[in-house]
Amino acid sequence: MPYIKYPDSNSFAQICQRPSLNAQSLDEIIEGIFKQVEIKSDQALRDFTLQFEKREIDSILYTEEEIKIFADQVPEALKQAIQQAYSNIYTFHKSQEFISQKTETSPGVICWQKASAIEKVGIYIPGGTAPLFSTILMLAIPAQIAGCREIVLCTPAIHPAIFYSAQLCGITKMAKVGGAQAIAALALGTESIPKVFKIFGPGNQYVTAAKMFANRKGVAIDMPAGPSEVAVYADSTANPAYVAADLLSQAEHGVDSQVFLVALDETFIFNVQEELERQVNVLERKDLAKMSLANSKIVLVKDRSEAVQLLNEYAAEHLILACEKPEELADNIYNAGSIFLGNYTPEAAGDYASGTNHTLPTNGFAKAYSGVNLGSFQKIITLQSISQSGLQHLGSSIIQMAEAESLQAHANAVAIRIKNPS
Ligand code: HSO
Ligand code: ZN
Repeated sequence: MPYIKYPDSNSFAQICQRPSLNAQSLDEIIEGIFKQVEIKSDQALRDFTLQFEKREIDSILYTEEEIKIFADQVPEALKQAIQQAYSNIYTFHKSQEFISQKTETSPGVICWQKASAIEKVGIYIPGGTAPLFSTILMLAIPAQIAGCREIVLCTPAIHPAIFYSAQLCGITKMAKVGGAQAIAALALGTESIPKVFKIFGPGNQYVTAAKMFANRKGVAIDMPAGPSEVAVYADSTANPAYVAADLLSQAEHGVDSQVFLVALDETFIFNVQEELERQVNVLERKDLAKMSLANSKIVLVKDRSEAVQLLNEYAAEHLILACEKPEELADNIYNAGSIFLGNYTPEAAGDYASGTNHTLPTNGFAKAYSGVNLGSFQKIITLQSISQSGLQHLGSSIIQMAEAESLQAHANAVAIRIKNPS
């Protein structure tokens, strides 16, 4: 892993740059796929699935019976594990419920907000080497709590735990399609797949480009997606073997994952490097992990406050604080997707089962975006109610402002009520 020693703080922004993604424009391909799905509906999904994945599909949706048959194949111990994760994720997201509060902003003028579920949402789960059934929990549980009427899952993955998780989380429709064509189907609607208002979930560059394309057509998306990443801050109280294990847990996601270690002590860094070498070689996904480590960085800084400055600039998707008084340090972090405090809080806990959501902003987007939470599945609607005397009290200000904006009809809508109370 590239090692940077005592960098000048002027170079922090450059150190924090992620490996550049080949920003090849896929727009033409994506537009073509959307067009076909628009014209040929379900048949386009069959054709693309055969063309891109060499998979023949007849019906687009799984039947309840098919889902049950697959789900039943999950071993009991894994079912129990998924149930425990379900329960924690449910509890934490339920605690995020919006509390409506009426506020009298001035006498007789009452304003409040209410949360309202997005009626139809789509969840995409990629195929590939890791069947990310945990992502179904992370997306469908808050959708379920929010009260989304339709939760449509599209996935080319066929793993019993995918079906078990779908069953557990109240997925209303499960489609066998993947890739950009699945996103097009969710965005446009087909004979079998309902058009949704917001699309969630990870995917490859085609899926990401399709989500961005759908977004330009007016469908909301969870967030701009990039490769997954973790930053670890470690002081002398950290355990090098734990830190190496955390770095590898992120590195094994894919060749483009990035891990970022910020430490105060050079001997500690050497110990982590030794551990990395020892631990990586026994991983099944060692080739992926090694490639992503090569894109990663270790930075030696002079003190804790410099570390904070660097970590805020990096704005990690996941940030592990393996240090003394981690809560105090966390108070000073203002850019991160999710923070893991202390030596016994690995990122893997949040990835699966502690309760927090693992769909988080990557690539520095944590400077402006939050991770998925209950609110991601809701809209907030504002309400107001003004009494006659309330309008009398506020009216002249509204009239003044409307007239100053040269919007006379606005002023009249108030003046008519003040002059002619009914
Ligand atoms: N670390 C990934 C989530 C995940 N890990 C799913 C394991 N399964 C992105 O936050
Ligand atoms: Zn992970």
